[in-house]
Amino acid sequence: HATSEQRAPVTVIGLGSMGTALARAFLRAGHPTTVWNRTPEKADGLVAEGAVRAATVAEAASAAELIVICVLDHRAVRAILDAAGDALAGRVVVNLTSSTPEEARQAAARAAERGVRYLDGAIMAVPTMIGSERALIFYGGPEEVYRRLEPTLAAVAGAGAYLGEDVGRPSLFDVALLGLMWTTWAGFIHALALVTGGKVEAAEFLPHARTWFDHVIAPEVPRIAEQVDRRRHPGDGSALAMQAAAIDHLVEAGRALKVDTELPEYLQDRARQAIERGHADDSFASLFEVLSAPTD
Ligand code: FVH
Repeated sequence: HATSEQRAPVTVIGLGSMGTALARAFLRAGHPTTVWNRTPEKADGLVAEGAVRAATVAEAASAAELIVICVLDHRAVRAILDAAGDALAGRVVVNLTSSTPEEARQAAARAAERGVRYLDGAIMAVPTMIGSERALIFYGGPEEVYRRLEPTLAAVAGAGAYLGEDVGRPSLFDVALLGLMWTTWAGFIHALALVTGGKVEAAEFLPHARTWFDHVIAPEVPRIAEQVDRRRHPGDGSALAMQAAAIDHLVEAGRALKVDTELPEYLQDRARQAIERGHADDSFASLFEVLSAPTD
């Protein structure tokens, strides 16, 4: 490792599970690291590892050009930016707190009012992954700022992905990927409710689910993306009308097994809407036309 004085000093504000992991990774990569947390005691472990505990946000801000903020939510970020006052002027804030695209833009505007350059980031990793090649963080904001900080930010996430000048993009990708994750898990859990309702162990169903993921579900994803970009969803032998009939079976089987049927009923309703809009012979991807432009 390069010695500490060769590595850029970093300030980390927010020492929850994630903030602590970030500060630890900077320390271990040889960056002189200053930390601040609303509850000071949370810095004890990091101080023992060589971090400097700042008494105030302003003191923490003045210790480095790069200030990484990772706290619970946008409200906390606003409180910290206000507490910092002018101490952030001329420095760079990289905000890794989860937020909405709109909140990210508000934080960037607030920072700009104070002469602070701002990158927004979305951490697509859990604390234990921080500092490894597997940790992915999306960044958005001025490219020259990002490129200059890239080597330092590599200390916390080997896979940094710059999404462009729009500071709202990292959280847009974050919520979209989280939505994909939660709905996929929910679909699998619903499938398990059905099979266990039919007295089948999840473990027995699992290999068939894995095969179905690998051979049918996953390979369709690039085709759906291409159809969405072309705004054309040819049915190719799996027309939506045929699939809508099969969705009815999913609902009826669920009712017979007395499991929750709101998820399949949602699919039934959106497929019906797409068919009403003329997509009966189109693919399942034509649901995009309903989800991206719902009727009031
Ligand atoms: N942990 C995870 O797996 C996920 C992975 C993806 C990204 N998220 C986001 O990271 C942000 C921080 O999450 P966290 O897990 O570190 O959260 P906590 O452990 O609950 O720590 C919360 C910290 O926020 C501080 N805080 C809360 N409110 C305020 C405030 N008004 N002013 C100043 N600081 C505040 C809190 O301070 P304290 O309670 O210790 O005094 C903690 O430092 C989050 O956006 C995740 O969505 C993590």
